Amino acid sequence: MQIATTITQFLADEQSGQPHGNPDLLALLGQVVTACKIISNEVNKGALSGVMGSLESENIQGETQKKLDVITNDIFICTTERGGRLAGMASEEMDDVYQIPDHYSRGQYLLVFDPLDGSSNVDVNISVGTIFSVLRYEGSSAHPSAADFLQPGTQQVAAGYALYGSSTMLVITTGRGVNGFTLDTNIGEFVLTHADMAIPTDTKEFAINASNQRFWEEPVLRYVTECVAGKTGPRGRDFNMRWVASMVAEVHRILIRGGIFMYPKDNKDPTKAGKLRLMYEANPMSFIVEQAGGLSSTGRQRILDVQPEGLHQRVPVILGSKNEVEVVLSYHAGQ
Ligand code: AHM
Ligand code: MG
Repeated sequence: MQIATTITQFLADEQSGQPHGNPDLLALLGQVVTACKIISNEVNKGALSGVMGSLESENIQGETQKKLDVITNDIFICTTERGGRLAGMASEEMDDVYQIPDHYSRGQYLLVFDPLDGSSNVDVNISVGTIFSVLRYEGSSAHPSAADFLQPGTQQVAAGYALYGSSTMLVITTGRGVNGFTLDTNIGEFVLTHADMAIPTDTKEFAINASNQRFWEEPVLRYVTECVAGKTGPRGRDFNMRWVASMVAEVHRILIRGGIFMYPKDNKDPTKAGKLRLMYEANPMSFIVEQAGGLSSTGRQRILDVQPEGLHQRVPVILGSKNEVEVVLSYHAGQ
């Protein structure tokens, strides 16, 4: 009889196969998986739950919060804070570090997350996702500070995302490749459906918010102009374009069939280095993309090498199929 491999079993096998297999990491990831299941359930209720729409509040980045941004943030906290494996948490939706309440035991990991990425899509029933990243806590204080979280992406011990799409999927890496699991709602488990995910090296599909074109820098403008020129242009082939406005959905598409995704540096708001957040979005996604054989860069630096300077820091992001990202990087280098 063929029994499906659940994510719990898969991660347990993965950890036990390692010389330093880590039961604490395994337990923490189990709690994260549970949080994603609960969020999936909430998101799937849609308008029936009565929590569509925005709040009066803004997050620290001045963005209007959706009701579900706040609800899913609470779900993530409540599901993981009592598990005894965390020293602290940081989220796109919270101004400061979240301290584990004193009545719970603490652990050696830091959890960083965007509970509902692409939440502008919630009201129109388009895919959204959760992004998470796990770092080691190296400090000794019972109350980690923001500085404890400011580790480059190369230090991540695990990262992943849940995609709440036509099915719910969870894609994860602990630095040993990338594996994808689909939520089987009949048994309430994520089941291995996409083993050893690998991003095709070449692509004819790009994703960028073209309404920002007038703000782009020259290398990105050149790249997109050449793609749009198609067969008769310098690239000699036709390209296709996609923009979901949910990074999780874009990265997932790229993992499945290749592509390049760009939220580049632009001069729309000179105080911001890009739109996407290094800690909550760019680092975890870059870890996954690199583990699947793709590349991820700011245009001028490997994202995983960026030394974070603030919890809510933004970075330009150019990621996806290796050969196509290299074209964009060569245009930056030639500037
Ligand atoms: P969010 O975390 O507030 O949802 O913002 C991040 C999202 C990404 O998922 C997506 O790539 C981007 O913002 C879309 O931006 P735009 O509104 O410019 O299309
Ligand atoms: Mg986000």
